[in-house]
Amino acid sequence: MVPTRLTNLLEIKFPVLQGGMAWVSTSSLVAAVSNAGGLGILGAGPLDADSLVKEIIRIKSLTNKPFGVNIMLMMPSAPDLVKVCINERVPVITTGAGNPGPYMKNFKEAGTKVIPVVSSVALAKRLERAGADALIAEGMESGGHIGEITTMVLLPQVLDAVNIPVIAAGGIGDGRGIMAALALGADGVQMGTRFILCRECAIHENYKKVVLEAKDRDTVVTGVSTGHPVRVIKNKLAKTYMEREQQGATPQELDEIAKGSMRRSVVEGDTDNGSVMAGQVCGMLNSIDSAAEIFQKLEKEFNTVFSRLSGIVKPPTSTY
Ligand code: TUI
Repeated sequence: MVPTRLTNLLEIKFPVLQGGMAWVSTSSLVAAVSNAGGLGILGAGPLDADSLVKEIIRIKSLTNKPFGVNIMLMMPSAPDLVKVCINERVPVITTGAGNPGPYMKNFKEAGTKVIPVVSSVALAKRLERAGADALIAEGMESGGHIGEITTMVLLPQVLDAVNIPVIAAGGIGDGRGIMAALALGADGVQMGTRFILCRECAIHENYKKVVLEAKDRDTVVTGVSTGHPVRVIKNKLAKTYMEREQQGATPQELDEIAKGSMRRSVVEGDTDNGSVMAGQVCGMLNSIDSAAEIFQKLEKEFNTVFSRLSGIVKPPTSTY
Protein backbone atom coordinates (compact mmCIF):
# COMPACT_ATOMS: atom_id res chain seq x y z
CA MET A 1 0.00 0.00 0.00
CA VAL A 2 1.48 3.37 -0.95
CA PRO A 3 1.26 6.17 1.63
CA THR A 4 -1.75 8.47 1.25
CA ARG A 5 -2.77 11.73 2.90
CA LEU A 6 -4.72 9.69 5.48
CA THR A 7 -1.97 7.17 6.29
CA ASN A 8 0.49 10.07 6.52
CA LEU A 9 -1.86 12.04 8.83
CA LEU A 10 -2.41 9.09 11.17
CA GLU A 11 1.03 7.48 10.71
CA ILE A 12 -0.46 4.05 9.95
CA LYS A 13 0.31 1.44 7.29
CA PHE A 14 -3.22 0.61 6.04
CA PRO A 15 -6.03 3.22 5.68
CA VAL A 16 -8.26 1.12 7.93
CA LEU A 17 -9.66 2.30 11.26
CA GLN A 18 -11.26 -0.08 13.73
CA GLY A 19 -14.50 1.55 14.89
CA GLY A 20 -14.45 2.66 18.52
CA MET A 21 -17.20 0.48 19.95
CA ALA A 22 -18.52 1.15 23.46
CA TRP A 23 -18.03 -1.99 25.65
CA VAL A 24 -16.49 -3.92 22.74
CA SER A 25 -13.24 -2.29 21.64
CA THR A 26 -11.07 -2.48 24.73
CA SER A 27 -7.29 -2.21 25.06
CA SER A 28 -6.44 -5.73 23.79
CA LEU A 29 -8.29 -5.22 20.48
CA VAL A 30 -7.03 -1.65 20.04
CA ALA A 31 -3.38 -2.64 20.49
CA ALA A 32 -3.74 -5.68 18.20
CA VAL A 33 -5.24 -3.59 15.39
CA SER A 34 -2.62 -0.85 15.72
CA ASN A 35 0.15 -3.47 15.80
CA ALA A 36 -1.30 -5.01 12.61
CA GLY A 37 -0.99 -1.68 10.76
CA GLY A 38 -4.45 -0.12 11.15
CA LEU A 39 -5.71 2.36 13.72
CA GLY A 40 -7.12 0.68 16.82
CA ILE A 41 -9.72 2.82 18.59
CA LEU A 42 -10.81 2.41 22.20
CA GLY A 43 -14.54 2.76 22.88
CA ALA A 44 -14.57 5.08 25.89
CA GLY A 45 -18.38 4.89 26.12
CA PRO A 46 -18.93 3.11 29.42
CA LEU A 47 -15.69 4.11 31.15
CA ASP A 48 -15.20 6.68 33.92
CA ALA A 49 -12.10 8.88 33.88
CA ASP A 50 -9.98 6.54 36.06
CA SER A 51 -10.79 3.42 34.02
CA LEU A 52 -10.06 5.33 30.82
CA VAL A 53 -6.59 6.28 32.12
CA LYS A 54 -5.93 2.61 32.95
CA GLU A 55 -7.02 1.45 29.50
CA ILE A 56 -4.85 4.07 27.78
CA ILE A 57 -1.84 3.04 29.89
CA ARG A 58 -2.50 -0.61 28.96
CA ILE A 59 -2.66 0.24 25.23
CA LYS A 60 0.63 2.13 25.50
CA SER A 61 2.19 -0.94 27.18
CA LEU A 62 1.03 -3.22 24.33
CA THR A 63 1.91 -1.07 21.31
CA ASN A 64 4.13 1.80 20.34
CA LYS A 65 1.93 2.52 17.31
CA PRO A 66 -0.66 5.33 17.11
CA PHE A 67 -4.14 4.57 18.42
CA GLY A 68 -7.39 6.44 19.00
CA VAL A 69 -10.14 6.89 21.57
CA ASN A 70 -13.80 7.28 20.64
CA ILE A 71 -15.88 9.56 22.82
CA MET A 72 -19.66 9.37 22.69
CA LEU A 73 -20.65 12.97 23.13
CA MET A 74 -24.17 12.24 24.39
CA MET A 75 -22.72 10.65 27.55
CA PRO A 76 -22.67 12.95 30.62
CA SER A 77 -19.06 11.82 31.27
CA ALA A 78 -17.84 13.19 27.89
CA PRO A 79 -16.16 16.38 29.27
CA ASP A 80 -14.15 14.33 31.82
CA LEU A 81 -13.12 11.79 29.20
CA VAL A 82 -11.98 14.59 26.89
CA LYS A 83 -9.72 15.92 29.68
CA VAL A 84 -8.15 12.47 30.20
CA CYS A 85 -7.42 12.11 26.46
CA ILE A 86 -5.76 15.51 26.40
CA ASN A 87 -3.65 14.78 29.52
CA GLU A 88 -2.63 11.39 28.15
CA ARG A 89 -1.75 12.88 24.76
CA VAL A 90 -3.97 10.39 22.89
CA PRO A 91 -2.88 10.70 19.23
CA VAL A 92 -6.37 10.53 17.64
CA ILE A 93 -9.89 11.19 18.92
CA THR A 94 -13.00 10.10 17.09
CA THR A 95 -16.34 11.39 18.29
CA GLY A 96 -19.82 9.98 17.88
CA ALA A 97 -23.43 10.83 18.65
CA GLY A 98 -22.96 14.58 18.76
CA ASN A 99 -21.05 17.67 17.72
CA PRO A 100 -17.45 17.97 19.03
CA GLY A 101 -17.23 21.67 18.06
CA PRO A 102 -17.01 22.89 21.69
CA TYR A 103 -13.92 20.71 22.38
CA MET A 104 -12.08 21.39 19.15
CA LYS A 105 -9.87 24.22 20.45
CA ASN A 106 -8.61 22.13 23.41
CA PHE A 107 -7.80 19.16 21.19
CA LYS A 108 -5.97 21.34 18.69
CA GLU A 109 -3.85 22.91 21.45
CA ALA A 110 -2.87 19.42 22.64
CA GLY A 111 -1.91 18.34 19.11
CA THR A 112 -4.61 15.67 19.09
CA LYS A 113 -6.07 14.79 15.71
CA VAL A 114 -9.86 15.01 15.73
CA ILE A 115 -11.98 12.84 13.46
CA PRO A 116 -15.72 13.24 14.09
CA VAL A 117 -18.30 10.78 12.83
CA VAL A 118 -20.92 12.51 10.69
CA SER A 119 -24.11 11.19 9.18
CA SER A 120 -25.07 14.34 7.26
CA VAL A 121 -23.50 16.80 4.83
CA ALA A 122 -24.47 19.82 6.98
CA LEU A 123 -22.53 18.56 10.01
CA ALA A 124 -19.59 17.57 7.79
CA LYS A 125 -19.30 21.16 6.51
CA ARG A 126 -19.66 22.64 9.99
CA LEU A 127 -16.95 20.40 11.45
CA GLU A 128 -14.52 21.03 8.62
CA ARG A 129 -14.90 24.77 9.36
CA ALA A 130 -14.41 24.04 13.09
CA GLY A 131 -11.00 22.44 12.35
CA ALA A 132 -11.60 18.68 12.12
CA ASP A 133 -8.55 16.86 10.69
CA ALA A 134 -10.69 14.31 8.83
CA LEU A 135 -14.25 13.00 8.94
CA ILE A 136 -15.83 9.58 9.19
CA ALA A 137 -18.94 9.49 6.97
CA GLU A 138 -21.03 6.76 8.55
CA GLY A 139 -23.98 5.22 6.75
CA MET A 140 -26.99 3.57 8.34
CA GLU A 141 -25.71 0.07 7.57
CA SER A 142 -23.54 0.43 10.69
CA GLY A 143 -24.23 -1.14 14.04
CA GLY A 144 -25.23 0.83 17.11
CA HIS A 145 -26.32 4.46 16.99
CA ILE A 146 -26.90 5.42 13.33
CA GLY A 147 -28.01 8.19 10.99
CA GLU A 148 -30.57 7.93 8.19
CA ILE A 149 -28.58 7.74 4.95
CA THR A 150 -26.75 4.80 3.40
CA THR A 151 -22.97 4.89 2.93
CA MET A 152 -23.29 4.66 -0.87
CA VAL A 153 -25.34 7.87 -0.89
CA LEU A 154 -23.79 9.79 2.03
CA LEU A 155 -20.12 9.30 1.15
CA PRO A 156 -20.00 11.00 -2.28
CA GLN A 157 -22.05 13.92 -0.96
CA VAL A 158 -19.72 14.44 2.00
CA LEU A 159 -16.72 14.14 -0.34
CA ASP A 160 -18.18 16.79 -2.62
CA ALA A 161 -18.78 19.12 0.35
CA VAL A 162 -15.37 19.08 2.11
CA ASN A 163 -11.65 19.10 1.33
CA ILE A 164 -10.30 17.19 4.34
CA PRO A 165 -9.84 13.39 4.21
CA VAL A 166 -13.05 11.37 4.47
CA ILE A 167 -13.20 7.86 5.89
CA ALA A 168 -16.13 5.67 4.86
CA ALA A 169 -17.99 3.64 7.49
CA GLY A 170 -21.09 1.45 7.48
CA GLY A 171 -21.53 -1.65 5.37
CA ILE A 172 -17.84 -2.38 4.88
CA GLY A 173 -16.88 -5.89 5.91
CA ASP A 174 -14.14 -7.04 3.55
CA GLY A 175 -11.62 -6.00 0.89
CA ARG A 176 -14.35 -5.60 -1.72
CA GLY A 177 -16.02 -3.01 0.45
CA ILE A 178 -12.74 -1.16 0.93
CA MET A 179 -12.24 -1.05 -2.85
CA ALA A 180 -15.82 0.22 -3.33
CA ALA A 181 -15.30 3.01 -0.77
CA LEU A 182 -12.03 4.07 -2.40
CA ALA A 183 -13.74 3.98 -5.80
CA LEU A 184 -16.27 6.50 -4.48
CA GLY A 185 -13.38 8.73 -3.44
CA ALA A 186 -12.90 7.85 0.24
CA ASP A 187 -9.44 8.22 1.76
CA GLY A 188 -9.91 5.15 3.95
CA VAL A 189 -12.46 3.07 5.79
CA GLN A 190 -13.63 2.35 9.29
CA MET A 191 -14.85 -1.14 10.14
CA GLY A 192 -16.55 -2.06 13.40
CA THR A 193 -18.43 -5.33 13.05
CA ARG A 194 -15.53 -7.09 11.27
CA PHE A 195 -13.38 -6.46 14.37
CA ILE A 196 -16.02 -7.85 16.76
CA LEU A 197 -15.03 -11.18 15.22
CA CYS A 198 -11.37 -10.69 16.10
CA ARG A 199 -9.57 -13.12 18.40
CA GLU A 200 -8.15 -10.22 20.43
CA CYS A 201 -11.62 -8.71 20.97
CA ALA A 202 -12.21 -9.51 24.65
CA ILE A 203 -16.02 -9.77 24.71
CA HIS A 204 -18.11 -12.79 25.74
CA GLU A 205 -17.95 -15.61 23.19
CA ASN A 206 -21.78 -15.72 23.03
CA TYR A 207 -21.79 -12.20 21.51
CA LYS A 208 -19.33 -13.28 18.82
CA LYS A 209 -21.38 -16.43 18.11
CA VAL A 210 -24.54 -14.40 17.50
CA VAL A 211 -22.69 -12.04 15.11
CA LEU A 212 -21.03 -14.98 13.35
CA GLU A 213 -24.33 -16.79 12.81
CA ALA A 214 -26.37 -13.71 11.79
CA LYS A 215 -27.68 -13.58 8.23
CA ASP A 216 -28.29 -10.63 5.92
CA ARG A 217 -31.73 -9.65 7.32
CA ASP A 218 -31.03 -10.33 10.98
CA THR A 219 -30.47 -6.74 12.16
CA VAL A 220 -33.24 -4.29 13.07
CA VAL A 221 -33.28 -0.61 13.97
CA THR A 222 -34.73 0.16 17.41
CA GLY A 223 -35.30 3.60 18.90
CA VAL A 224 -36.68 5.31 15.79
CA SER A 225 -39.57 6.68 17.90
CA THR A 226 -37.17 8.37 20.35
CA GLY A 227 -35.01 9.94 17.64
CA HIS A 228 -32.05 7.72 18.64
CA PRO A 229 -32.04 4.87 16.14
CA VAL A 230 -29.80 1.96 17.11
CA ARG A 231 -29.07 -1.07 14.90
CA VAL A 232 -28.94 -4.39 16.75
CA ILE A 233 -29.25 -8.06 15.94
CA LYS A 234 -32.87 -9.20 16.34
CA ASN A 235 -33.43 -10.98 19.65
CA LYS A 236 -35.88 -11.14 22.56
CA LEU A 237 -34.85 -7.73 23.92
CA ALA A 238 -35.13 -6.02 20.51
CA LYS A 239 -38.57 -7.55 20.01
CA THR A 240 -39.82 -6.35 23.42
CA TYR A 241 -38.33 -2.88 22.85
CA MET A 242 -39.96 -2.47 19.44
CA GLU A 243 -43.32 -3.80 20.68
CA ARG A 244 -43.28 -1.20 23.48
CA GLU A 245 -42.30 1.48 20.96
CA GLN A 246 -45.31 0.57 18.80
CA GLN A 247 -47.56 0.68 21.87
CA GLY A 248 -46.42 4.27 22.50
CA ALA A 249 -44.08 3.74 25.48
CA THR A 250 -42.42 6.91 26.79
CA PRO A 251 -38.68 7.50 26.23
CA GLN A 252 -38.18 6.93 29.99
CA GLU A 253 -39.84 3.49 29.82
CA LEU A 254 -37.75 2.60 26.78
CA ASP A 255 -34.57 3.77 28.53
CA GLU A 256 -35.46 1.48 31.41
CA ILE A 257 -35.69 -1.50 29.02
CA ALA A 258 -32.34 -0.62 27.41
CA LYS A 259 -30.53 0.12 30.69
CA GLY A 260 -27.57 -2.21 31.26
CA SER A 261 -28.28 -4.09 28.05
CA MET A 262 -24.72 -3.90 26.63
CA ARG A 263 -23.24 -5.17 29.90
CA ARG A 264 -25.68 -8.12 29.80
CA SER A 265 -24.59 -9.21 26.30
CA VAL A 266 -20.89 -8.24 26.27
CA VAL A 267 -19.92 -9.15 29.84
CA GLU A 268 -22.51 -11.71 30.97
CA GLY A 269 -23.05 -13.33 27.56
CA ASP A 270 -26.85 -13.02 27.81
CA THR A 271 -27.59 -12.45 24.14
CA ASP A 272 -31.37 -12.89 24.58
CA ASN A 273 -31.90 -10.14 27.14
CA GLY A 274 -28.86 -8.04 26.21
CA SER A 275 -28.30 -5.74 23.26
CA VAL A 276 -26.21 -7.18 20.41
CA MET A 277 -25.17 -4.16 18.35
CA ALA A 278 -23.79 -5.07 14.91
CA GLY A 279 -23.81 -3.71 11.38
CA GLN A 280 -25.59 -5.22 8.39
CA VAL A 281 -22.30 -6.79 7.25
CA CYS A 282 -22.76 -9.42 9.97
CA GLY A 283 -24.42 -11.56 7.28
CA MET A 284 -21.21 -11.82 5.27
CA LEU A 285 -18.79 -12.55 8.12
CA ASN A 286 -17.97 -16.20 8.72
CA SER A 287 -14.73 -16.51 10.66
CA ILE A 288 -12.98 -15.34 13.78
CA ASP A 289 -9.39 -14.32 13.03
CA SER A 290 -6.52 -12.53 14.72
CA ALA A 291 -6.11 -8.86 13.84
CA ALA A 292 -3.04 -9.74 11.76
CA GLU A 293 -5.04 -12.36 9.83
CA ILE A 294 -7.88 -9.89 9.24
CA PHE A 295 -5.45 -7.43 7.64
CA GLN A 296 -3.89 -10.21 5.50
CA LYS A 297 -7.36 -11.25 4.29
CA LEU A 298 -8.43 -7.66 3.60
CA GLU A 299 -5.31 -7.08 1.49
CA LYS A 300 -5.85 -10.31 -0.45
CA GLU A 301 -9.53 -9.53 -1.10
CA PHE A 302 -8.66 -5.98 -2.14
CA ASN A 303 -6.01 -7.22 -4.58
CA THR A 304 -8.42 -9.79 -6.05
CA VAL A 305 -10.91 -7.02 -6.91
CA PHE A 306 -8.11 -4.90 -8.29
CA SER A 307 -7.02 -7.72 -10.65
CA ARG A 308 -10.60 -8.37 -11.75
CA LEU A 309 -11.23 -4.70 -12.46
CA SER A 310 -7.90 -4.39 -14.29
CA GLY A 311 -9.11 -7.19 -16.59
CA ILE A 312 -12.47 -5.63 -17.41
CA VAL A 313 -11.75 -1.92 -17.33
CA LYS A 314 -9.71 -0.71 -20.29
CA PRO A 315 -7.20 1.93 -19.17
CA PRO A 316 -7.88 5.29 -20.87
CA THR A 317 -5.75 5.70 -24.00
CA SER A 318 -3.09 8.34 -23.70
CA THR A 319 -3.70 11.57 -25.60
CA TYR A 320 0.00 12.33 -25.77
O1 TUI B 1 -21.83 6.69 18.00
C1 TUI B 1 -21.98 5.91 17.09
N1 TUI B 1 -22.39 4.64 17.32
C2 TUI B 1 -22.71 4.12 18.53
S1 TUI B 1 -22.63 4.87 20.01
C3 TUI B 1 -23.20 3.51 20.77
S2 TUI B 1 -23.48 3.42 22.46
C4 TUI B 1 -25.15 3.60 22.56
N2 TUI B 1 -25.72 2.85 23.47
C5 TUI B 1 -27.03 2.91 23.63
C6 TUI B 1 -27.81 3.76 22.89
C7 TUI B 1 -27.24 4.55 21.97
C8 TUI B 1 -25.88 4.45 21.78
C9 TUI B 1 -23.39 2.54 19.88
N3 TUI B 1 -23.11 2.89 18.66
N4 TUI B 1 -21.74 6.21 15.82
C10 TUI B 1 -21.35 7.50 15.43
C11 TUI B 1 -22.51 8.32 15.03
N5 TUI B 1 -22.62 9.57 15.32
N6 TUI B 1 -23.55 7.91 14.31
C12 TUI B 1 -24.35 8.99 14.17
C13 TUI B 1 -23.74 10.03 14.82
C14 TUI B 1 -24.15 11.38 14.96
C15 TUI B 1 -25.48 11.71 15.16
C16 TUI B 1 -25.86 13.03 15.30
C17 TUI B 1 -23.21 12.40 14.94
C18 TUI B 1 -23.60 13.71 15.09
C19 TUI B 1 -24.93 14.02 15.25
O2 TUI B 1 -25.32 15.31 15.27
C20 TUI B 1 -25.32 16.07 16.40
C21 TUI B 1 -25.46 17.53 16.06
O3 TUI B 1 -25.26 18.31 17.00
O4 TUI B 1 -25.75 17.88 14.91
